[in-house]
Amino acid sequence: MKIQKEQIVDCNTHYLKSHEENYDFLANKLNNLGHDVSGIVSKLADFQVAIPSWALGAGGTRFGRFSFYGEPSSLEQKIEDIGVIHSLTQTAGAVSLHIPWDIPSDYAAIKEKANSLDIKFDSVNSNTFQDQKDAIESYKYGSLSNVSQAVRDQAIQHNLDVINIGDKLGSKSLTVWLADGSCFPGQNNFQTALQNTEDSLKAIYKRLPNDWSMLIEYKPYEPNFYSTVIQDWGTSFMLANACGDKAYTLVDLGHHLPNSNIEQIVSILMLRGKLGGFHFNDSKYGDDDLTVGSIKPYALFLIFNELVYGMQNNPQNPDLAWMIDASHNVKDPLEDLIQSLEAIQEAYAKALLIDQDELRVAQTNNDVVKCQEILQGAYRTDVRPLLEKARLSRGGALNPIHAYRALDIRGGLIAERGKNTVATGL
Ligand code: PSV
Ligand code: MN
Repeated sequence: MKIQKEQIVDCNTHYLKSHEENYDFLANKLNNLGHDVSGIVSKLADFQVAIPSWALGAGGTRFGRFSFYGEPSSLEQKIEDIGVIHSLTQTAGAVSLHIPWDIPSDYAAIKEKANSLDIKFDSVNSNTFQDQKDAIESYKYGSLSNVSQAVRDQAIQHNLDVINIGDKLGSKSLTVWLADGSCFPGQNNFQTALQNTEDSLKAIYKRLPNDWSMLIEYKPYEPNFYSTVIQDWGTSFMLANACGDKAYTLVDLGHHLPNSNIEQIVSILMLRGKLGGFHFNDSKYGDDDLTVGSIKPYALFLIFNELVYGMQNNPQNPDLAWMIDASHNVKDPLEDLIQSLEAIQEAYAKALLIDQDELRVAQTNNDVVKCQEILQGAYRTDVRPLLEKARLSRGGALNPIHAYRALDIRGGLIAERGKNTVATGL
């Protein structure tokens, strides 16, 4: 299924007048306050977030999974679904593949399909948390950290295979997330597990193409419930430093213990030039993988404040690999992803409204009240007309959810694919 430009133009007619009125009012107000409104709009238009290839079907929990029907059953169809989201939002111009769930069978065809939909191949993700059919060794007791050299070698080789696949598609980074850890005290020797992981990561890093980077994700628990080898940003940072300049930490918003100050983590990593990637989602309790901004939008804004500050002041930090890492249990995955993209853009736009110079002066004067006024003044601004303008400037929909429903995309997908297809992923 491919949305035609004229269909979007049609959907936009209904909203055009009120958009123009709202935009003019807001732009006028912001210009008077000294903001470069068109500069902000073009930053929003340029900001692209990768959609993970595993997030286009129903997620589910260990208690069950409820299909949405019309799910993509091949990589080609997954890319088509991202094409739908991208044509409406103009913000999802990349896909992040999880291997082996999404090994292309025809590289030229997949590249051509992605290219025709203006979608790039972002970071490739390895998977050593599940045993694969016909695998000789098992990851039941860990992969890169395993006590057995044979298991570690198999996991290292898998990561090298993933690099090879990504290289053929134009990806420039490998994301490593390890489920490795232990469920019970005494099960693992912490030091041996960490040392093995470091040695294995170094073996992968040694074979990384020159223009690639390696992104090391951390997570405090799950699926292991007593210890995780790469449990926090400090461990990831330490491993990235041990590997070398092309290794970075990846922050996933759901991978923190409750109330962690994620914005401070982001800030410190950027200061050290070691923040390489970012996974967006939201959570109430653990790694809930909910729609971005659905639970803690103010925290997301504070994180974006640090990201914007880092992008403006930390040239030592590379461009980040942005990705949504959410799971869809009760919403149509495509609608859910559209909502996440909107929340990301909203937080980004609000962070761009923070007057960093004014904030610096208030901080220097220890004017705590003023500091809060500056942050919350930006946060309370309804920036949605700016988002609409950015989408419109690229041919996107003024109201993507409305357009998705008006065009009955899910109905079309069901008609095309049937009810019983199942997307690979978690
Ligand atoms: C693990 O919870 C994670 O955040 C990693 O990024 C995985 O690759 C992804 O979710 C999907 O399993
Ligand atoms: Mn993640």
